[in-house]
Amino acid sequence: MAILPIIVAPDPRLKVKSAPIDVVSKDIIKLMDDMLETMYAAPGIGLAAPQVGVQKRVIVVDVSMGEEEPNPFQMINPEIVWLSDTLFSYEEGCLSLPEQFADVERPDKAKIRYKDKSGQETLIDVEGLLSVCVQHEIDHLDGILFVDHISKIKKNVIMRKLKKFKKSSQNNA
Ligand code: GNR
Ligand code: NI
Repeated sequence: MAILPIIVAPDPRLKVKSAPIDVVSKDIIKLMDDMLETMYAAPGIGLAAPQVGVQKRVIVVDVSMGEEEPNPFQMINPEIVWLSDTLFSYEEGCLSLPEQFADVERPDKAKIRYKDKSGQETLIDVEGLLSVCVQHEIDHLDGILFVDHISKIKKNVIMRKLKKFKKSSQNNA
């Protein structure tokens, strides 16, 4: 297993639409395991392959808290097949937008179809934080960041801060 470097916005690699996976190869399984390790190390509650420079439709998620048993999901080709009309607002962050947060409204509940590591098609119902996180990760696969869901003014403030952050981290490297 390995911890992979996470790409920080603004970066054109975060705006690409990722390609579906047709064969669940050993390389894909290794990628998913490395992504889970990278996510736990960060720490984060989700990670999408494009954040580690791989433009393929793979996400990992674990929203279990503190003392709880870990509950990792590793999803291949995740698809939203249903969204609720009711909305849920949550203060989102992103490992590719370090130290930036904003309230985002999304559908509260969803049904997600995906292929698991063994190649098995799976359908799950998600709600609350798990729903937020899975929708946030699927957005990454389509080149969308949480700042694309907020006002232009708030997005500009965050993007300006990130440009400064990237400059200073280059200078300090
Ligand atoms: O670690 C993360 N926390 C988070 C908090 C609120 C809404 C979404 C997330 S996902 C984020 C990790 C990440 O950037 N995944 O793409
Ligand atoms: Ni993110």
